[in-house]
Amino acid sequence: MNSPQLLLQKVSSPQDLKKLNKKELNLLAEEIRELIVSTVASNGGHLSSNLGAVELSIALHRVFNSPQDKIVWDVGHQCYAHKLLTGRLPLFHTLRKQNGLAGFPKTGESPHDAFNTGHASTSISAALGLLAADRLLGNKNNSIAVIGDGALTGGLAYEALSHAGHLGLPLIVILNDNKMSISPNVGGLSKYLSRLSMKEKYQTFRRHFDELAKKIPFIGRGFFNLVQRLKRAVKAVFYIDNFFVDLGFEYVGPIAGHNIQSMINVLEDVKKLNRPVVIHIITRKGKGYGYAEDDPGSYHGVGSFSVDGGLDETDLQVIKNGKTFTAAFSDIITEAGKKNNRVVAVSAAMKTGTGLSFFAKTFPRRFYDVGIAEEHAITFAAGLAAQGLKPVAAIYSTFIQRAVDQILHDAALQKLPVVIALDRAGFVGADGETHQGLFDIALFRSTPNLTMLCPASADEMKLMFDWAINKEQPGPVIIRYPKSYCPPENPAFSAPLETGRGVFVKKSNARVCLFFTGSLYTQALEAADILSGQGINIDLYNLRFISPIDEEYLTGVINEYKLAVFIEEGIKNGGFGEYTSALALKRQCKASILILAADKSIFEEGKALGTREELLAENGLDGKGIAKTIQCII
Ligand SMILES: Cc1ncc(C[n+]2csc(CCOP(=O)(O)OP(=O)(O)O)c2C)c(N)n1
Repeated sequence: MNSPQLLLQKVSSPQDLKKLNKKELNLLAEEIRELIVSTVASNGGHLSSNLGAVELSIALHRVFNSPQDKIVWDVGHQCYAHKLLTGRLPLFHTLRKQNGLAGFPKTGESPHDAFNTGHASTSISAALGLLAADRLLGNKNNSIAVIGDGALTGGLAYEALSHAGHLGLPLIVILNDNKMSISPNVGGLSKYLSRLSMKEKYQTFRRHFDELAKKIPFIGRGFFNLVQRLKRAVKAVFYIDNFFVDLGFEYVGPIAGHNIQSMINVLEDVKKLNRPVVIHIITRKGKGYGYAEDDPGSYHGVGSFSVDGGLDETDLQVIKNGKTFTAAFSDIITEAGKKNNRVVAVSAAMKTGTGLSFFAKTFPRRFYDVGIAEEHAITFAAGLAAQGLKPVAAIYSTFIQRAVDQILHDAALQKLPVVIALDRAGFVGADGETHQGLFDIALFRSTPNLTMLCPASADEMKLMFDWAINKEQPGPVIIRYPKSYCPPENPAFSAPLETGRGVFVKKSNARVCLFFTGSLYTQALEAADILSGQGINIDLYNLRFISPIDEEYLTGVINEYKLAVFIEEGIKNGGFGEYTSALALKRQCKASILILAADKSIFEEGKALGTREELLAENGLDGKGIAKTIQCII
């Protein structure tokens, strides 16, 4: 490992790739693979998906002329080889570090990144839009969408395929099929793709059979007929209608996705077609790094690890058994599942990430992985709830953005008791601005009939979860929690829930009170400690509810103070603090209101963001930052 990348150093743009011969292209793939493994081992990142797309990236840049030709990477978690081939080798060691190279495509980072991605299933729509614009503007550039079989389970991809077939523009869709989403892919489409790839086996079988038959010296008439009949029978089993063709695409494949030359040949041919085309390539997730090939799911997204030893047992243990909020949720839902056989869990292709693996193993019939389909997950859960079940959909905050209308239209307006366990709510390190969980409060606080809760600890999460499962008032409940470890418990977290009201964690006769949403408990406590060291006493109030709010009660609490400081791990615009300052104005509260929340500047794209802790500090939401602001204001 860690070879000097002799060939890669010669490739400072895709043009340089065109000078390399066949052997050199294969050596280049090896160099890229080694560098990806060693860099991800030190910086963390998406390993398996990137290793699967090395040869594809080389073939694409060899045949097409980026940036005139546009390549859109779906999700974008497989773009490392593309970054290395487009002049970013010198910065590659900064991958995913604060202000370093981003782990996803960024138009602000390079003209070769045609479109920003991060959430799944957008590539076909975006590439089609880029192509349609090119044609309207009189340009003849190519437009290519690279989409995985996992991302193809998302509904947006079908809307785009349908429209692309209708438009008939020469869009090139490369379907990178490795039979895996993060975990093994699910659903009818995945089965369909497997049947399609049987064609490859059929074609290989036929070639071999014909060659063998030719070698038999005296073929009798009867044997020949038998061969023909056999071929027809085999064809009937393996050759099937093609969904993509029916939509108006040419279909080419399946093609061996780690054979650079085969892909170059196909791409050269396809370039001449003046029609939409799907090229179906078969790849191996984690290709070339034994540990990742054997367990591509665990190596999908990783922290640092040893190249020679792989992720060690303790890394895997932390993922599976760590005392994070995700792990706490995993225990809570499994426990609830044991007590109540109406509890069912729904995941949108994130079983492991959301902590549902154990529930799925314990209650396989009561667990549904719907694929990368958050909209469907919510409406499906609403259907389950309408039949009297207790569905719990566990989804990351950033991905729930997909399902705003489903929450509003299908769950909330119909007052259906869907519970949404909203993981990664708040700052999310390393993956960048596309993965932040900062909008859910602003998006859902005003939704009618919806309850939104923020637990501060594992015990409080359990209290809220049990309350949500058993509550009598109709309507969905969102329980939002961060990507972090659970803090130590406080007796206040076990106090019974009262709708719309929070609970004091520290109460004295202070003039200042810090009102916090659950995920910021540790930071609130730290701020109080710092201030107390400076002789400033502050009270702490755990809001618990984001919605609904007992306005009378909250106004009363605010009025006990001279300064009410609201801190939330969410975007300031439209957040809880803004709501309370409007409330305080309406009710003529005497207290001054100060709001500390996430700043919009985090979404100035282009560079990798830091860890959750770094982002909290940058936004003045760590203990020190909160204390400093309060100190300045009083
Ligand atoms: C809307 C949305 N939901 C969930 C995710 C999380 N996610 C990232 S990659 C991935 C699997 C993608 O599988 P596939 O497209 O087959 O690519 P592969 O990793 O197998 O190369 C998922 C579920 C996401 N990025 N976007």
